[in-house]
Amino acid sequence: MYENLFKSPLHRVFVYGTLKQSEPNHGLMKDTANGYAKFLGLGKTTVQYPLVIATKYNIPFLLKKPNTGNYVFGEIYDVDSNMLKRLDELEEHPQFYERTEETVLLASEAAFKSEKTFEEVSESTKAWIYFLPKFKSSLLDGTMYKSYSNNGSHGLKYCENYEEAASLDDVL
Ligand code: PCA
Repeated sequence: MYENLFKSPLHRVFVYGTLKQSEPNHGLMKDTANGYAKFLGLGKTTVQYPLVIATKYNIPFLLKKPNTGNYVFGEIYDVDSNMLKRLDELEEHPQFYERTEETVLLASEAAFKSEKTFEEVSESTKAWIYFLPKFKSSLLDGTMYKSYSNNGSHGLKYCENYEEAASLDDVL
């Protein structure tokens, strides 16, 4: 295990959608057969982006349109190269989502529960985020969320296993 970590450097990832704890694709990160993933804490973007739920499969997307939408909350993990490869496969990077490295804020869960603001208890770090780089402008017409939950009051349930079936036509 540690031997593998030396061979395989860690990559920091900010997840905002179905990969988060209690969300439909989180099992993938917990499966050690896919590699290593360590939860570091809660994350928040330092730039506003539109977080939308789109296509008939109700897939969450962070649209690559800075200064639009919200500072978005997610979770930050350190993953090894095997896990990153697995995540890239799921998100179909770079054909569908595109992973780019961004500056984000990282706070421990405990610190977040204190009275202080996220900014007060967090530190700045760089992490990979899966964005939708190109999209049709109608995706900007719907609700822009601050954080994603499949069980949110929006009622838009994610259709598992359909990510691969989601055609680019739905969003481009
Ligand atoms: N999975 C990735 C991108 C969107 C999604 O559903 C994530 O959770 O960050």
